[in-house]
Amino acid sequence: MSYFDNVPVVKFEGRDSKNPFAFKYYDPKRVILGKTMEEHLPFAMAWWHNMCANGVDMFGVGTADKSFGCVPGTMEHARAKVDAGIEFMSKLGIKYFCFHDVDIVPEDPDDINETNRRLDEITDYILEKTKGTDIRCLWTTCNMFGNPRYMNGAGSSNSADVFCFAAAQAKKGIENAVKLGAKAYVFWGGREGYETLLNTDMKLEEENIAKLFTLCRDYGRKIGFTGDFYVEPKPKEPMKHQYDFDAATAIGFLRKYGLEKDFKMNIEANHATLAGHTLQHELRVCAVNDMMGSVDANQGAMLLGWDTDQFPTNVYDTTLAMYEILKAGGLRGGFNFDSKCRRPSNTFEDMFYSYIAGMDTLALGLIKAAEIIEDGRIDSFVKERYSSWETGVGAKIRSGEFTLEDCAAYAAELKKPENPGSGRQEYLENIVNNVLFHS
Ligand code: XUL
Ligand code: CO
Repeated sequence: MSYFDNVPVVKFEGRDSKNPFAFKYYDPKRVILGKTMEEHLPFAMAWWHNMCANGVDMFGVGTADKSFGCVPGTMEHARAKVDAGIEFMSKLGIKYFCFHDVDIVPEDPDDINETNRRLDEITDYILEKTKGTDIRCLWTTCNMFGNPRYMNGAGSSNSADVFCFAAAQAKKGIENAVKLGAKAYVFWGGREGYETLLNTDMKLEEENIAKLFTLCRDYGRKIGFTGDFYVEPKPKEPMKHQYDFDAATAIGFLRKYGLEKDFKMNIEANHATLAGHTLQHELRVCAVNDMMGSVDANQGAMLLGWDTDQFPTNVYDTTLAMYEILKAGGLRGGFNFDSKCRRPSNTFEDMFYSYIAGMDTLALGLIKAAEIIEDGRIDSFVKERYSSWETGVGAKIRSGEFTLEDCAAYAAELKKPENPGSGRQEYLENIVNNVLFHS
């Protein structure tokens, strides 16, 4: 059974191609800075958006048919989604997928044992269907925000019983990561936050989230999970405030509880912008803290204050993101398209156009970021800008040789420092444009 007969296998045809089912920039075998594009860009399909989401929103029902010829909510449907997902990834040359537990099977609302049995059945089926292919799981996660039991949070719930259900789901999620050979297990704290502090014990909630992470880390290592645990920061939505506000907050939290060795960040572009940051900023924070894990690739609508999960098409943003990633030596994980087609883009063809757009935009970002690095003007400007720290007083302060009194005595002798020099922002921004639009 095939589902996408009217879409050919998508290949690289170059920038002059007008074929909508061809890559214009993503050329998997092209070598950039010593690695192929497919090595730089381990793309992943997000099961929830691509195989499940049908365009339903707060104002209307779905517009896309994701039944794949089956009755939704059945195991037959779950299997059809595996078949369709693998066909989709194969046609695009996508090697990885990511899922929440309840994306791949319908949850039994009354018995977690039955849900787990279904997970065993479908993960067996995924293994069977991917055998002999190079398609693998990038990361697993659990939906610990949709079911009404999580209305007050999962790890942060006021209810110890609910905490145990979150723990049970995460345990299965980690077991599935091991079973499928995934690189990571993700925690996105969907409802780990608060609506009002008037009813919230923040200290207890944060300690309990750390407890859940610690229990999962210890169990994962015990059963032979060698991958990373990721935290995916997001400042708000669905909660008014979420504890994993941004990368800096999440990293500080992990360090407080001694989890920083086993955990890394999964940075989502639209979550960065919701936190009032750029994706580039979040990636830089990860890079300087040795926390660069994976990316949830998407973009937001800058005039809206919520998570629109659009496919990334802004080359300026992907260029600066890839610049950070290249300079940090690459991602440990990959680029998961946590992106969905717009509600009116409701056909199977749109799913392909969207992925082609996202993959080409990241590929262009990679090409241009490498050009910025090879051009060298920006890097050499930054090096020169901080050169006072390399020798003399700067070097002595950095090495610990200079006390506060030494600094003060030096200043007293100098009487007045020289002008620290222009930041040259516009000059640098023009270099980026020069590289981007070099004809
Ligand atoms: C929600 C979000 C999630 C996580 C996985 O904004 O990004 O889909 O990526 O739970
Ligand atoms: Co995400």
